Amino acid sequence: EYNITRPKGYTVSYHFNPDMEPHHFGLTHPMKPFRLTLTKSLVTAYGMNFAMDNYNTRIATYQELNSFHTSDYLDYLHMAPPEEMPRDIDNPDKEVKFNLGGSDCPLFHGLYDYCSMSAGSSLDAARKICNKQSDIAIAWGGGLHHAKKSEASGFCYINDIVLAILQLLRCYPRVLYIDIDVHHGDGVEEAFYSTDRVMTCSFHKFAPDVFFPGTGGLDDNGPKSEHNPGAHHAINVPLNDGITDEQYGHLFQSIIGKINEKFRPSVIALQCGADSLAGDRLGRFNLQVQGHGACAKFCKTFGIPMIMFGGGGYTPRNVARAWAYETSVAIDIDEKINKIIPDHTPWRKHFVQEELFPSLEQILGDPRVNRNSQKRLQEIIQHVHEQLRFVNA
Ligand code: ZL4
Ligand code: CA
Ligand code: ZN
Repeated sequence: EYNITRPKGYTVSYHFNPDMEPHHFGLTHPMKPFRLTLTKSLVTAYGMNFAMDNYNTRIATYQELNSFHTSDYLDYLHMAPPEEMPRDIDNPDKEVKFNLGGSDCPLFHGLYDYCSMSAGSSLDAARKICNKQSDIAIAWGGGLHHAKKSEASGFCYINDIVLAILQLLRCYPRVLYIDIDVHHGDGVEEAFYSTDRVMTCSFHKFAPDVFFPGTGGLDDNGPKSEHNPGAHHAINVPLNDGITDEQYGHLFQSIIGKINEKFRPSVIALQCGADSLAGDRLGRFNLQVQGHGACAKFCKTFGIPMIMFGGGGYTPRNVARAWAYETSVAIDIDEKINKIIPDHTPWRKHFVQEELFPSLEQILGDPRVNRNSQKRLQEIIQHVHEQLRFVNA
């Protein structure tokens, strides 16, 4: 037992609902809700809970979900019988309503509750940012970026990110949405396509017809009409297999740095999908925990409020490692260590980030072949910088 003096200055909050874990999409489905419990355990095992506010979150109400999703979709989501579960596998010809009940978005027991819990965590996080009770709010149970207003897509049923951003827009003029999941953040991009109050920027593997969802090309930058305020406010960074920490870090800093300069966001919503890590069951990149976490570190340097969402991540032990590391980035263990742990404690040195999170190169398995040339990455940066010439906040 040591004395914990919480540092003044800024507050980190962790929003978690333990009742998400018992839900499952099916034995062999890649999405494993227990990764959230695994993450929370790692976070508390390191004592990080002492350096932040911890909330067990409530479920989102129907009305809250209805601020983006349509009633006919929500009603079906609420009523759809789980018995009809693997419908399209057994009866590939049978109609699938709202894209519900296929193998990507199965109807499982407690689905509606599970969705309301995920959205509830993200909404609670957004509200803490709105009332200035938190500077960085963490909601690993959210980040479900593919859901559309009346359609499920890619393991996502309710778009908690859109709901949270709508909440932020009540209190802040401009929201920057950044998405480092290996998949394109299509649902969030689409929801805010026609507004200049939200800029979306997704980094993803791009290979139409081969890799889900197939959207998010370099030239997809918002409505093409100059009279539409959303023009130039969708930024896409299409990538190939095997990108490394070094390349990703360079891209991220030059693109997000420029966006920060031109768009001058008042708040950041960062989707931290962990399927961009090396060794992910569905992903294709070679990011290490350090390279993934460096994105959160860089965003933090802007000194504006931030929500960090979860998202994809299909090798659960690596998801927990990455999100625990990013939690430590949010609370800034290195800076606060003197205040959290007195220097005479024998295990103090283990609470330094480098000690807590050794490089995982060996753990994450053989790297994938890197198919991103320096030349192509420079072209991408060039294109994005040209888009941003049209943006002046
Ligand atoms: C699975 O093993 O590319 C679902 C999905 C279920 C269990 C047994 C059923 C076997 C991989 C994926 C049949 C599976 C057929 N089970 C899946 C076009 C597709 C049609 C569905 O990280 N088949 C669809 C969605 C992507 C497609 C990725 C990422 C979410 C996020 C945020 C969503 N859908 C082809 C695939 C399995 C499964 C194994 C799977 N599905 C891999 N990629 C997809 O961005 C949370
Ligand atoms: Ca992405
Ligand atoms: Zn993903």
